[in-house]
Amino acid sequence: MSAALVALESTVISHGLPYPANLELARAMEAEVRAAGATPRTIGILGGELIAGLSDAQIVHLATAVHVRKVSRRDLPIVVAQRLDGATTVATTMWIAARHGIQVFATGGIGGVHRGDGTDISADLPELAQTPVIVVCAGAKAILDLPATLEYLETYGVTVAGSQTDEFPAFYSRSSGLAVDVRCDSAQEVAALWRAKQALGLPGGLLVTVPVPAADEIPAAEIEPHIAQAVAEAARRGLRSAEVTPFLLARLAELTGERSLRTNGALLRNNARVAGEIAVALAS
Ligand code: PSU
Ligand code: MN
Repeated sequence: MSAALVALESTVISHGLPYPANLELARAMEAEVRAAGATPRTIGILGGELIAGLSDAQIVHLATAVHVRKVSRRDLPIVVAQRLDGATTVATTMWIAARHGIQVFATGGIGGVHRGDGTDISADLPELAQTPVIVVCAGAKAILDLPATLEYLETYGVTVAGSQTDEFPAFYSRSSGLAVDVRCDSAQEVAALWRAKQALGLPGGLLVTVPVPAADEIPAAEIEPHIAQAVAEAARRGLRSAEVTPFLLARLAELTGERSLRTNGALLRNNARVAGEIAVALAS
């Protein structure tokens, strides 16, 4: 029996949510992982050091400091060479987790192919194709082009599972109208998929999507006009590269008020619990 570990990312803390909701959520996710019987390892970069298992004081720093770089794969050598503080995205959290023997990772939503600019493809997607970690998320936000995101995952051989659902969830909303590749009704079923993938010698990760709890959902029709507005504003400002996602997230929080933050918090906690259960199933 190996240790049941769950990685957690830090870009959602530094760039995805406003203070103090970010700090409350970072702590609540760790608590959910522990309640499921597993051990949380929040991942980030401090002074150029890659850390898998930030202390509470280090999490407070990443939740409050202003000059924390959003670190995707291409930024890793820069923050290490320059000894900078960095918040890890899904891509870099996976990469660091895998190097620390952590097989399960809980986040909110993955990056994907952006709407409008189909050349803006998150580094999260190629990471899923090459790094062996189970990523538990609520799908991807409808700020992205969800059909194109799923096409990419199919092309690069990433299996997309639905936790107690047949549909790919759309973050704030439980359904997207798009099918997942396989439904898993228990953590044991996810563990069986993972073991089969390892036994086949297939590289890369597994995406486990979990719909936001029904009580906290924002229906697609309600959130869609706000998303369309935020995407149009990002295009008007000519935002590029790593700026786009944090801008869209912050703008959506403004446009929907407390509601989107509540939904975001609920799905993050829920995903941490599901990831904890999967880690426990894998360790036994
Ligand atoms: N989606 C969210 N919240 C987030 C992110 C995505 O709902 O905080 C973060 C994750 O860290 C993800 C990153 O890996 O944004 C993707 O950024 P980009 O689109 O620039 O690859
Ligand atoms: Mn991008």
